[in-house]
Amino acid sequence: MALEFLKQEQIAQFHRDGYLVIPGFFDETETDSLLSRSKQLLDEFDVDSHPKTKFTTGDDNHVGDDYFLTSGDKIRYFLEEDALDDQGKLKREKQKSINKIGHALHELDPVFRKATLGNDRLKALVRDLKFHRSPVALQSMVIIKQTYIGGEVPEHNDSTFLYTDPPSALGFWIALEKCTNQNGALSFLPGSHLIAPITKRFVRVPGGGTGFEQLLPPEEAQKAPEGEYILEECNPGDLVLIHGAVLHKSEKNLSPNTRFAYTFHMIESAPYANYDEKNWLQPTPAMPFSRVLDEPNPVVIGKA
Ligand SMILES: O=C(O)CCC(=O)C(=O)O
Repeated sequence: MALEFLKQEQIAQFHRDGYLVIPGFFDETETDSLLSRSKQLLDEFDVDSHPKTKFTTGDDNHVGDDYFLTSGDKIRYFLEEDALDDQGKLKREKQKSINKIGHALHELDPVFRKATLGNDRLKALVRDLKFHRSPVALQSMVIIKQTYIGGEVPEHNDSTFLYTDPPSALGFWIALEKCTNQNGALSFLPGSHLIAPITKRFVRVPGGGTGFEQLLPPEEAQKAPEGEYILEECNPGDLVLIHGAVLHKSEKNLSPNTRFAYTFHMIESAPYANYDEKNWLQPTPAMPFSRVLDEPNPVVIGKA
């Protein structure tokens, strides 16, 4: 079948490196509307009713409280780790304190929904990539690395957080502002999706909260794959496709420039892959995971 959006070389590059940068996937108008909507959402944030949840992806720091665990079908706000003082009060204005807004922007917010589920260019890309037979979308977030305190995201792969059997997570990450080595651009270990196993998964713990369940014995899990991280600086509107098994990370933002990005994920749905009931984010009867394509994608090739 003829390709609609991607070039064959881009597909090959994605499978070789485990990620692919697509410059200018969103044009200036689309990117501006996503950025403005993100800023409006920050203005709408009600500090007083917020349980002051912090969210980090470090192993010891996962805040498994209810506010986080029930955010899969809502639009909620998560603070930068360094936003609060010892008394739990915001140290700076609210718009400069939020690290993340999630996790159902693609369902509930018209601007993000249009960019995600209502985006014909995205559907063409998904048909070209043929990564999933019947993809569904989940876990959308605006990630803001705030000036000077923007939190780091330690090395991880996305299948740890969205576990399916077989693994099928695919991340879509869109720069809404210029991302540089100063303000926390993403970096990747190219090819790590082919050699680094999924060593653990992030699960709901019986009795409440979350934790990591080890999938491999510690001696195997600790083997760091060799190679050098590549920093991918991006311009506003650039899309990065992220294979669920590729290792990636981003550093703290200590600069005077914010780094807004919009990200969401796709997984393969049943009967092709089973979504694990221990995953932190669970579909609800009122909001099952939405299909991305109007028709199931008939052929899947080259899944690593
Ligand atoms: O935006 C970031 O800095 C990290 C994003 C990321 O690692 C992810 O979406 O998996």
